[in-house]
Amino acid sequence: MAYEHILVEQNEHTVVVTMNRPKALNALNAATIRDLNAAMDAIAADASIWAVIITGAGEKAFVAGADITEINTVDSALQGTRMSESLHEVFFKMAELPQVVIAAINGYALGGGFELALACDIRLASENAQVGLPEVTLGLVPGWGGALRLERLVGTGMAKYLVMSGERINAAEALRLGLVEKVYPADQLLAAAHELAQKITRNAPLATAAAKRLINRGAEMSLRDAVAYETGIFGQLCTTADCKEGTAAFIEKRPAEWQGK
Ligand code: CO8
Repeated sequence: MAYEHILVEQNEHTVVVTMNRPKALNALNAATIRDLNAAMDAIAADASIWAVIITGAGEKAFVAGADITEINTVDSALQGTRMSESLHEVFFKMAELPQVVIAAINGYALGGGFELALACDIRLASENAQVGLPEVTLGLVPGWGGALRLERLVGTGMAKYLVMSGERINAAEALRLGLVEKVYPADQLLAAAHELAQKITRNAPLATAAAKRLINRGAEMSLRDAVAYETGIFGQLCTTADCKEGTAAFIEKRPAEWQGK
């Protein structure tokens, strides 16, 4: 499939989606969002893809936000609402994918760009990365779930601090706050993302997909409801061929061979 503003490259079982509007620091305009939406549909339908990495073209930015020139042309609340909805749909698709989605934040991840990273399962960053939600400096609030996902990640106080100040923070501080999981020198970031993708996809595929679902859905439930959900998933996994294989492989001291069944 041909895309206008993203590059999609598959290497064995990992797909790298590169946000590719470097002249605008990969800012998300409507056409880019359409591309990303179509790419997620294609990934969801392709069993040969086991992991997804999202990164930005060029050395400066992951994604510098929503395209501010497009926001400036919005002239009705309905149009603004539709813009906001457009990426929510894509983010929920990413959450429903059985594959892990890793953000490789290779520079600025601001506003909608940080919201994209927050909608990924795991965030890795380069040492020169800077993240933040500067929407209030433009007369807006984060419109793609950023404040809400941030609150779930770092708590109410820090979410309010970051969203209401619009402060940009560097990779070391982002790591300290738990906004990114690991930081690497810029030239090692993509290799590290591939390595993590391989580490995850060496595990039983039904189990890793179930773990993602459990954590995503569980985060929206009370602990009591979440553990009830967990016991159901755990019980189902106990009956899979992969569980029989994984436990037998441990007992027989050999590597497991997964069937995804
Ligand atoms: N939108 C459009 N163009 C952009 C954006 C953007 N978000 N960011 C950068 N660009 C363009 C610049 O205008 C510039 O274009 P040109 O060369 O034609 O002048 C080019 O990219 C390079 O940028 P700079 O010259 O500004 O590069 P600097 O290195 O000086 O600065 C920064 C880099 C600090 C990243 C700076 O570009 C910047 O502050 N960008 C904007 C960051 C921002 O405020 N992002 C939040 C946007 S709002 C948002 O994301 C809302 C999300 C929710 C939306 C929900 C519904 C729409």
